[in-house]
Amino acid sequence: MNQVQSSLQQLDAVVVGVGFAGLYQLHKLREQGLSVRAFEAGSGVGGTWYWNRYPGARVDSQSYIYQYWFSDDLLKEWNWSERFPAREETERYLNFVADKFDLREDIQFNTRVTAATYDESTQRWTVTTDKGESFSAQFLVMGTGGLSTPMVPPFPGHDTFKGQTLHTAHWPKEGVDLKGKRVGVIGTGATGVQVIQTIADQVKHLTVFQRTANYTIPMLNPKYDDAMRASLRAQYPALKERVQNTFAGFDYDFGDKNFHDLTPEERQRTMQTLWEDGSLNFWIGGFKEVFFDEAINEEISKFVRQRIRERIKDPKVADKLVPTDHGFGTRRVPLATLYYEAFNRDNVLLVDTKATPIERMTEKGIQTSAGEHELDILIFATGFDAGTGTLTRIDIRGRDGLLLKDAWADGIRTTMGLQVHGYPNMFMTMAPFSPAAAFCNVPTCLQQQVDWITDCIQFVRSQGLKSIEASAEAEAKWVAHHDELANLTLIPKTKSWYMGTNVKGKPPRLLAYVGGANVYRQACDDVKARGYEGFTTA
Ligand code: NA7
Repeated sequence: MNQVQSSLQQLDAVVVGVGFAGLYQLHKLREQGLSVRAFEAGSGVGGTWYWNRYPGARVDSQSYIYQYWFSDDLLKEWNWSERFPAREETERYLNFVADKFDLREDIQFNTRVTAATYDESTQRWTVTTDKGESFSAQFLVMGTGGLSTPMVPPFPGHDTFKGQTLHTAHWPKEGVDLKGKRVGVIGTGATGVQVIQTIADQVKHLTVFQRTANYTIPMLNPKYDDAMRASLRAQYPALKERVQNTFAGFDYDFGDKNFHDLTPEERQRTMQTLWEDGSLNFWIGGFKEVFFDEAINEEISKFVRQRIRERIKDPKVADKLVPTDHGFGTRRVPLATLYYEAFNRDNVLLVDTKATPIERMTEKGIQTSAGEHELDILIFATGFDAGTGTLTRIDIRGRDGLLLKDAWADGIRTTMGLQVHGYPNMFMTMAPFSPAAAFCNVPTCLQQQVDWITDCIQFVRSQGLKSIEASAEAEAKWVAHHDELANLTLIPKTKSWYMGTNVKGKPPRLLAYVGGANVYRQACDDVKARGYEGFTTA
């Protein structure tokens, strides 16, 4: 150990971020007897469910699979109140977990990790925070989330606006009084949909600035009573097993349904049944061809367009809200409750920013090519620099001082989304080229990744090794495999955060591995079973 490092506080591992992944990672590593410290920029646990405090924020996965499986006591003690819980309940759950397992004592809140540098001579990381502190750790786990760097479009005149601006991911803890206000929302992704349907009847006037219309599926969200909870609890062991063996980590899956094998009537009937489930089942439990076959995708898209159109009173508004420029499911499909009904209200105006682009922000609101919209509050539901955004904003330097941002400048590369060659002992969760990056019920994939990382760290320690690193060859192989699968799908044909096209200058690349969470898990397990094949140790 060099002099500088020996003067630092010594840890076995640092975990960055305490959302779903970070909390579990902290627990697992402590369980293995490691000294661990977790750093969190927020003042509380929860990650996504801590930051995104906007009205209407809610989970699109069923509560009974959007949870941890590692503790029977936890599964017994925690009672979900409904099928798709609101943000507040999910945040409460994560706080309950933090308390139950005494995790807070090893979490340093209100602290952002600004840099992490690998020292080849000691094979350790030096982790620096915005509080000016540095720590030395053998292992570094980035639980920084895939959707944690919010994006605000650089509209000219931003600073001239006299009203209040808010990004959904930086919503004030004390809340915002929208009553009697003229509110604008920019963005109609999963976030925009939830905000719009929630605030439409609270505000004086709502102007929705839509650039791309989205497909949505109606959410069926029954409340749970004790009998329902008991029935679900009895299924937990099977569900735990099930979610690990499906394409997207949900309890439903594509199965053997083959669109071509069905008559037109059978297709309609099957689609209707899936539709009535009121979940993402229609998308990732329906027909897998939706991702591969343009004609089938079009038929499914037509079904959804029709369902959307039926709910909108004004056919001219419907023309704008019904997506026609991309196929169903090639970008994230949000669940919605009263989204279209919001546009049937007299106090809600839809502005199509493709037809009349936003030119600038003014003192009073937003100027489009067709005129000015006066607003008291402007909400940016404009998304995130997904996958790479947060990791590249931290000064992460691996072997030879190579900045991760520079390592990815010629194209993202990861080994199964878990490591990057040149960054020994650094692990990532929800990073590019794993299903967790987008195509997964997030807790399923995060728990699988954390378990894998924990086993890997345990392997290194038990063998008396100092480091483990993905080899360049294994990485190139994984990247090629990822790209090959990505290009078989229709997803790269559609612009979205899945492809990184929402960020100016980001080369289009599908962020999530689309081989399936089940296939991915098997691939990770195989690597482990073969003594971490493709990884070099020292
Ligand atoms: P998304 O899905 O990236 O949506 C962002 C929205 O903001 C989308 O409708 C964008 O239109 C719109 N946007 C972004 N920039 C602009 C500008 N400059 N002008 C007009 N409209 C703009 O982010 P979300 O927060 O909704 O969801 C992210 C994920 O979080 C979600 O998928 C869930 O997995 C959880 P565009 O579509 O680019 O034309």
